[in-house]
Amino acid sequence: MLRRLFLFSFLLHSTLAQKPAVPHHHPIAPHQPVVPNPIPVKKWSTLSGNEPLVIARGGFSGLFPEGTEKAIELSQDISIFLCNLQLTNDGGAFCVTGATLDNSTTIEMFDPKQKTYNINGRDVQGHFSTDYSGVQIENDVKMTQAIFSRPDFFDGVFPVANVDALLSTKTPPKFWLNVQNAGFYTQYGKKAVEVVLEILRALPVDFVSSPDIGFLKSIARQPNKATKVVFQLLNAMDVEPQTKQPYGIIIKDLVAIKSFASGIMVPKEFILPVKPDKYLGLPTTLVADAHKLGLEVYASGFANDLFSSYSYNYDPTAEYLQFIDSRDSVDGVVTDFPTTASNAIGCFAHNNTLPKKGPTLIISSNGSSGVYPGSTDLAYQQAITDGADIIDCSVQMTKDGIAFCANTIDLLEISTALPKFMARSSSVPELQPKNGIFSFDLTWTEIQTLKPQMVNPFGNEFQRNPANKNNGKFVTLPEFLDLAKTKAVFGILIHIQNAAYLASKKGLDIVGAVTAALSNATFDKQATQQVFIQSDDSSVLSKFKDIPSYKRVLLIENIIDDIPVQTVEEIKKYAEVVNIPKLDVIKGSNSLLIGLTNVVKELKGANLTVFVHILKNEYLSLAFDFWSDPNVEIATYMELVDGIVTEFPATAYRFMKSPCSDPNHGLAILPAHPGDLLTMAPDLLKPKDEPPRTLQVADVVDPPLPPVINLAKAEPPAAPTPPPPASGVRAYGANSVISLVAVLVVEMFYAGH
Ligand SMILES: *[C@@H]1O[C@H](CO)[C@@H](O)[C@H](O)[C@H]1NC(C)=O
Ligand SMILES: *[C@@H]1O[C@H](CO)[C@@H](O)[C@H](O)[C@H]1NC(C)=O
Ligand SMILES: *[C@@H]1O[C@H](CO)[C@@H](O)[C@H](O)[C@H]1NC(C)=O
Ligand SMILES: *[C@@H]1O[C@H](CO)[C@@H](O)[C@H](O)[C@H]1NC(C)=O
Ligand SMILES: CC(=O)N[C@H]1CO[C@H](CO)[C@@H](O)[C@@H]1O
Repeated sequence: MLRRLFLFSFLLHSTLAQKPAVPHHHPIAPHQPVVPNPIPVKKWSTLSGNEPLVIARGGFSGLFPEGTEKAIELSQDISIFLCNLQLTNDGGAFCVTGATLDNSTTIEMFDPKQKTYNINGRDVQGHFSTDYSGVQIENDVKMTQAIFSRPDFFDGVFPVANVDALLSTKTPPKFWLNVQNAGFYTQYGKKAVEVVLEILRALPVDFVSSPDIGFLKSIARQPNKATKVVFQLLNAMDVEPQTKQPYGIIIKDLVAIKSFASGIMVPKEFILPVKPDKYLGLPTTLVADAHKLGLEVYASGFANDLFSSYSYNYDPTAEYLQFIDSRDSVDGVVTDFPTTASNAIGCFAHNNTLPKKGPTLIISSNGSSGVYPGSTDLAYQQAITDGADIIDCSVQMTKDGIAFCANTIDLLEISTALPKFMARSSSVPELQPKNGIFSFDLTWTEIQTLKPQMVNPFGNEFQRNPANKNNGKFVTLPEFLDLAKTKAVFGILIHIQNAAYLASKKGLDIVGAVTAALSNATFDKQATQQVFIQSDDSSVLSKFKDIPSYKRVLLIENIIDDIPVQTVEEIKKYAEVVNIPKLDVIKGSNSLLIGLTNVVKELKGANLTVFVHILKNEYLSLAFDFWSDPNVEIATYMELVDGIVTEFPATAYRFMKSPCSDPNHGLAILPAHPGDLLTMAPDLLKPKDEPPRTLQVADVVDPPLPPVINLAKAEPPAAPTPPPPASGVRAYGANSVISLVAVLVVEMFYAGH
């Protein structure tokens, strides 16, 4: 039933609509007249001088189960399909990664009995393809996702990819046959060499590879010039079946490898080692050495949702660029996410000197808080280097009235305050439900003794730049303004929270402090650098209405689908800009995008500028529709809103500099189509019809700011009058954004990859 849906074309976004990046799709006929080429030919340091190839393990296996129709369809134009071969007892050839069928098929449901075989000296338990016939695999077994962080709702739907069927279609994919465990098949089932030679004779196979030297030598003796023979090296400690040597030793003799192979496929760490602290070490000379001998090098093990090194700041494109945009480029990358790899090659490599395109503003979130502890000198300098248009300061007040920048009023999570100032910890239910060490209980001198601390929103399993977790220092608001002036950033965003509480309970005038600091730094008398004043409190914004050059930003945290016109009219009294959460722009559920809300249309219809917050690199923050690729999320929001608030400005800046950020460019990274993936998901994941959540006028309007009390006079506290209720702008909280991924995070901990 579900399969019928797959007949309709879907997921037309992103690279599907692009020109293929695989160079040999455009053969140059020698007799054609030479026409001047307007696009300068890029120089690649691959062995051939052509673009590196993208090799997709099982197609787009990051999204759809390996080898399935959709996985192939989404990757066919931009990559070579890599089939990890398994053979049946009657010589049937299927694509399933691993020694058994267990990790990524439903075999257990078809046959509950497991067996144990010795594979290359190791006993392996499970279900082996050699115990079944091709017809059984074809009819009774379906594919599943082997990796738990990937969508499981396609599990048990698609059949196992059959090599003959795949290559006999009218438009077969470019094909790479990787023969795993050749010795095992020969021992227990079918002679792998014979089956493979038969396939090579009958079908168009571009590459054949194997980790077994004996097997490769038998293949290489056969004269088939069309197929390249590649030696796959496994992990350094694994033992090669013929020589009984570990691959880490074999790799040292490239001359010997050259005698039976035209290329090598190696774990990417053979080229860029990752140190025990998970930062990158120095690159090896493997690529250069191999190229000198005429050997091609293919790097394997790439996946957007597989952590490899802190050096990449959770940006998968940054990793590919290390392998292709360097002095010695690999000749291809083997990946589960071919679109990200293809875009790295076609859109980002050799392209980092182009200017930023498009009017969308990049606004930092507590500086580059994905890279350095938030709101520190280092986070701000990084944001400027990373290409942020607007740097932001969330202003907090010290006990002695100094305005400084910090993510939150509570210093507990964002600094090392806990051991030192435990005694100052207190409960302030007006500010937050849990205890905190609040900035207004410490003097500036005391705060300067603290080290800032990196916040890891996805837990300790997904640490950000841990080598810098306590580096940098907090800055005062005047110091922040001074940095913005010196570095001539396009603009600044000053975020003001808790003004009413600070005035009425702590005698601290945060609005006054901001006004004075801006004025003292002459931001009120200039038009060159744009000043944004942001608050969730309409009364705070009203205080800045007399300085016309300041743009006022209403921060909305509610998750809503709709803003009635009365609310929009009310907002226009206080603000020129509205900053809304991602889910207010595109509704989401179960890590799937449902569709656009009306919110952006309603706000823009009233000439309000719209910002969206907060974009992050980690794939856990991305809906499946973005393909675990932050570029696709940026492409999607960039088209809809005027500014994006991000903890990783470098990723957004690189995107906006790329020619592919222009949707009309031949090669474009196009926005996701919310709802496309959902149409394929089973009904239980489909959202129920619920009444739209709307933002009411009362959610926006706040009571006037109370006067700043004078604590020094030490008046006996008046009979406690409950403070007037504030607008519900923060009422629902941002928790629902996290809940979208919380399930995933938990699953990830157990996925063990
Ligand atoms: C199944 O997957 C796990 C985790 O990725 C891996 O360690 C194991 O070797 C795989 N098993 C087989 C038989 O391929
Ligand atoms: C700074 O960090 C805090 C806490 O994570 C967050 O609530 C706030 O939105 C961030 N500021 C900006 C401008 O993104
Ligand atoms: C005002 O600005 C000057 C330099 O521009 C600076 O030295 C001084 O500390 C500032 N004062 C305040 C109150 O911000
Ligand atoms: C929006 O601005 C345009 C041009 O400045 C103006 O013509 C239009 O009337 C405005 N629309 C609204 C709803 O304010
Ligand atoms: C300056 C530069 O190298 N630009 C390149 C950016 O990428 C595009 C598309 O791949 C090339 O055509 C440009 O030459």
